[in-house]
Amino acid sequence: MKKNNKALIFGISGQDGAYLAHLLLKKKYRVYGTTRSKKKNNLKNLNSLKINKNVKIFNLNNVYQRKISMLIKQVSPSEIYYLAGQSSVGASFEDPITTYISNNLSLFYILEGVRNINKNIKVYNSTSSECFGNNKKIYCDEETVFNPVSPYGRAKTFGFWLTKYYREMFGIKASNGILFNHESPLRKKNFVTQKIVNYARNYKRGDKKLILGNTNIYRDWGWANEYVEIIHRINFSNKNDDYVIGTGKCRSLLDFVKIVFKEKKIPNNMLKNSKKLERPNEIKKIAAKNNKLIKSFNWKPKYTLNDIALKMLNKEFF
Ligand code: GDR
Repeated sequence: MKKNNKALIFGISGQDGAYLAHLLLKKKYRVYGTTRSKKKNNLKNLNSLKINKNVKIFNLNNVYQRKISMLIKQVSPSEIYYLAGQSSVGASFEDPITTYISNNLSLFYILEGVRNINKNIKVYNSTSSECFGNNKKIYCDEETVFNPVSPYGRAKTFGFWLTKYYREMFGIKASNGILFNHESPLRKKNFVTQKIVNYARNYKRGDKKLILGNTNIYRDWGWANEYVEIIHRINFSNKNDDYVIGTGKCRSLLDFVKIVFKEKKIPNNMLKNSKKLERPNEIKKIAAKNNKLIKSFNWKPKYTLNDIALKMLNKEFF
């Protein structure tokens, strides 16, 4: 690894941004990142991983093209990672416009900036399994047709095609990771795994029930820190392409609840489902067919749903 590698992470304060920054610092990168607000609360993931003083952070709440170009020129990174944007699928039904803009506008400016400033800068974009939507297939790969059912999925689909277009049309070294659900103690509490874990960690007899939406959905659940490792390998390599990132295992949300409840000795009848928390539209069952990733990078995710639940309960970051 070269000594002077510099990474610019858009969305450094999120779960994946913080883990990626931690990994790159370990690899002796100089790490720069953007966030919407430098307020203490917004940087708490970086604080949790004890790296807040080791990264240089830029405020980016008002995005325009010149600002992004200036940033790319100022930092002059070898790699750019685009992990920013409104990432809650549920919230995207309430605010589709913010979801669309926050996931795509900066990405567009970055790709255009790299095209004009230095085509050797590698660009990675995180997109989502939400792009697949309900397409009758459970196991999805890079060839599976996109049929998004949420505004978030539609926004991420745009970013996917944009990134691919810049690679194919302009020769930018750009890659897409199509990420399935990936969890950790850095998850915000509005995401379902953290909501369940928070309930269980604070549970006392006599408490009210845990209220969830549909627990009969099936997802491919991974461990976030493992995902940023492969994200870095993709972007660092010369195999710039599109890759599905997931474990290949499909488990229900109810399975996750049961693991957590069993560990904390919470009776199963403390779970209540409410139609009010169900989404207007929802993927029922989906998982990754990750052959391309395995073949290209010999990648084997280690952690199971059980491990993830226990690590989140114990607040083990790594
Ligand atoms: P998701 O994550 O929408 O898959 O997006 P989330 O944790 O919000 O939901 C997972 C599944 O659980 C169901 N669910 C609930 N979800 C929440 N948040 N709260 C509840 O009370 C609840 N009850 C049931 C949801 O309907 C859903 O099916 C995550 C994000 O990280 C995205 O950014 C990423 O792209 C995708 O994963 C892959």
